[in-house]
Formats: sequence, C-alpha cells, structure tokens
Amino acid sequence: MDLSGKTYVIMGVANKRSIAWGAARALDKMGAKLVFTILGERFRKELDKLLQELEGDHDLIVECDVSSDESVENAFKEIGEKTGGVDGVMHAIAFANKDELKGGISDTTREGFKVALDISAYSLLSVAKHSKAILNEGGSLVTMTYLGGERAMPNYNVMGVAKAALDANVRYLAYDLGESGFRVNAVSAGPIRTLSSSAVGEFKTILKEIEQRAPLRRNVDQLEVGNTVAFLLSDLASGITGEVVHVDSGYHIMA
Ligand code: KAL
Repeated sequence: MDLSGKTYVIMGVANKRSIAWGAARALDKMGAKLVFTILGERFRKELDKLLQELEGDHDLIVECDVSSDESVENAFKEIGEKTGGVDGVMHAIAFANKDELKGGISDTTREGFKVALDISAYSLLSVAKHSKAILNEGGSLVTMTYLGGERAMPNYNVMGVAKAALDANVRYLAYDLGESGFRVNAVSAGPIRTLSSSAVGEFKTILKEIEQRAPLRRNVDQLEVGNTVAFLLSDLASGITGEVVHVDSGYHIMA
C-alpha cells in the first residue's frame, strides 16, 4: 500500500514494544509522514532513538497529556500549524491504577474508576474534538481496544468497563463525525507483550491460551496490528466507520 503524501498523528509510543510503534513502522514503510505525541519530555529521548530505525524523516514530536483538554487543544493546534493538516490520528493510550487490575471489580475505587475512564475512554472524545479542525478531507481516527470490553475477564476489571465505553465512543463519534466525511474505527488486538502488559502476572498463561484455542493457534504481533491500523487510516477503508476490527488470530469467535 502506498501512503506517500499522507500525514498521520500517532499517540502512545512509550517504547519499541508499543503497539503504536508497530503502527509507526507499518505507516513509515508505506511512505506516510508521521507526527508523534508523547506524554512528557521523559519519552522524547526514547522516541528520538527509535525514529532512527524508520526510513522517512519524521521530526515533529509534540507533548500531549490527554488528562488535560488544554494540552490536547494545544497539541493539535501546533500540529495543524506545522503540517497544514493531517489525514488521520492513531490513539493508543490507556491507563488504570495497578491496584485495580487484580482482585475483584467490586473493590474499584471511585477515583480509580474516574482515572481509567478518563484516560482510556474520554480521551478519544477530546482527541476527536481537537483534531477534527485539522483533519484533511476523508480523514479518520483509529483507537486500540480489547476483548475485555466485550467479555468479563479475570483482572482486567475497570479497564474492561473503560474499553466498553471506548467502543461506544467509536460508534457515537462515527455518527457525529460521519457528517463531515470523517471515519472512526477501533482495532481490538490480541494480547501482546508491551509496557502495558508487563505488569500482568498471568500474562504468559493468557498468551498460551491463545496458542491453544485461537483459530490461527498463535499470537499476533505489533506489526500485524499496525498493518490493520494503516489499512483503516487509508483510503482503502473509505467505506468503513464505527467498526471494531479484531486482530487476534480469530480468538474472539471462540466459545
Ligand atoms: C486480561 C488482561 C490482563 C489483565 C490486566 C491488565 C491490563 C491493563 C491495561 C492497562 C492499560 C495497563 C496499565 O494501565 C498499567 C499501569 O497501571 C502501570 N503502567 C504504567 O504506569 C506505565 C509505565 C504507563 C506508561 O502506562 C501504561 N498504560 O503503559 C489484558 C491483557 C491480556 C491485554 C492488555 C494488556 C490489554 C490492554 O488494555 O492493554
């Protein structure tokens, strides 16, 4: 696929294992120009180092803390001024307090619920609001979700509730922005070892279950997810919006 002439914003690269980095590698290979947002300056050094692995010259890195509307607004204003408009945004951001990712969901605190839903679900609305002003014709948004938003899973807890809200945000945003010709979709990835999953004790068991029970009998990697993100951001997906595409070796179809 040729994406030369297209510009995409990637939010959520923390390190080389990030799913957002898988999308960056895929989009770069297809010739797209990339802009990155980082949570804070401490992530800049890591990203600068990673960027040397890409073929294209992607020098715009903007700070963006999605817990602040002002930060999101300023980030997209700066990106708009420096690029003259972008063709899409990948949102790959989620957070829940560690304490709430084990034990029962009935122990979730009011504050922990707020934080998880704010960073993992509300943030997409804020990104939509402030990015639509700089989206080129036919532009689109893609976010990352997980099966734990559709089914109850041990330990995922409040993140499952946040992903359910995120999935609903995708549908409502698709309707809202569809009037302007913009599309909004999600990719539901199978389990992949990342910074996010590194804190999960049972992760090995989860990966093994996929190897045994998923139709493809193997796990997926960041590049496979990234290729699907690239497809959804591209004009090849011009008729797809409000959709959740599972890139999970087919695991979600199993009873
Ligand atoms: C069923 C699965 C395993 C259960 C567990 C939890 C997964 C939680 C995802 C959530 C986004 C992780 C965190 O928020 C971790 C956070 O408490 C600590 N990490 C950090 O502070 C780092 C340094 C920063 C940058 O934050 C993040 N978010 O990295 C789910 C598995 C099988 C699939 C996964 C991992 C799904 C998912 O949503 O990521």
